[in-house]
Amino acid sequence: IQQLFNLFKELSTDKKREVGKELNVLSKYAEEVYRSTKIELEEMATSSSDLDLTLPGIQDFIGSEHSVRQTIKQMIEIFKKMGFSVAEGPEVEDEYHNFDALNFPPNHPARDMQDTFFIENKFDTVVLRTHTSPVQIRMMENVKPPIRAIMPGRVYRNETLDSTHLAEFHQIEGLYIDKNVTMAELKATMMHFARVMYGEDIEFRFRASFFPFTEPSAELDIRTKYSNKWMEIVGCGMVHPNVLKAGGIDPEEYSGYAFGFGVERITMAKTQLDDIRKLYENDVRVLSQF
Ligand code: FA5
Repeated sequence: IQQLFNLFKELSTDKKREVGKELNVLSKYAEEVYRSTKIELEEMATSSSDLDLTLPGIQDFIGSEHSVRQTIKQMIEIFKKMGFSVAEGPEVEDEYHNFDALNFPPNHPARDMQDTFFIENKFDTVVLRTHTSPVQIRMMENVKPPIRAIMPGRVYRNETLDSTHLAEFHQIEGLYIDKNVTMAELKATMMHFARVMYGEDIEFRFRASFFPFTEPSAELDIRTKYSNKWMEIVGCGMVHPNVLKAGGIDPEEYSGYAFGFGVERITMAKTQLDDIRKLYENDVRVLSQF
């Protein structure tokens, strides 16, 4: 159009009158088309009318708490409601707290290299704790009864791995010491825990067992509705008088019960996992389900 206007200047006055009108109409028309098209395009760019709500969204992948950590928190909540406080102890232990004070005879096979990871130390025998029970002793050394505490933590054993055994796993220890504590209270506590954790229809069975630090001793097996196999989840019993003495507590005056849960086993039953090793293979397809 600009070029047409340039040519227009060279026309004779007569011709200018004739062409001028047409040229103005064309120029106005072109301006109008330009303006309206511009508005239309701007509207299209900002309007949501072309938004396709059926397209898959952009999903952020947010990590989640590991299922073993979730179980520990859940167990702490259950025991807190029953009046237990929470305490912790060291993972590297001296032989005294891990074995001697817990009434293990000097030649007990559990001290053997088969089960225990020893740490090189010139002065003292130091081990990676094989269970959370040494925290019981540390608790008794520091707190006067009544004591009602749980002690979660990691433990280590030189174990052959299989579908229910790891070499590094978690336990939650429990200790209740007061006057006239009975085995019936221990049993009721274990049963209450299992019912809250897994529901009223959980099946359980107590089996007589042996631990140097409890007498009598028992183990609890559970069976969920998803499984036809029994699984041992906890060792427990009445605290042995020698253990009370080692903790500076008079067994004539006080009695108590203790228990030690395997957290990975509890998690297995909760998540219907058939192999304990899957918890630590770090396969996101497995872990993200819980
Ligand atoms: C003990 O460790 C005792 N200290 C428990 C105890 C505490 C008894 C207080 C009495 C009083 P045990 O070795 O059975 O006991 O282990 C306790 C629980 O840890 C088992 O019931 C099981 O659930 C779990 N557990 C044991 N070994 C392994 C393993 N290799 N891998 C995974 N979980 C295990």
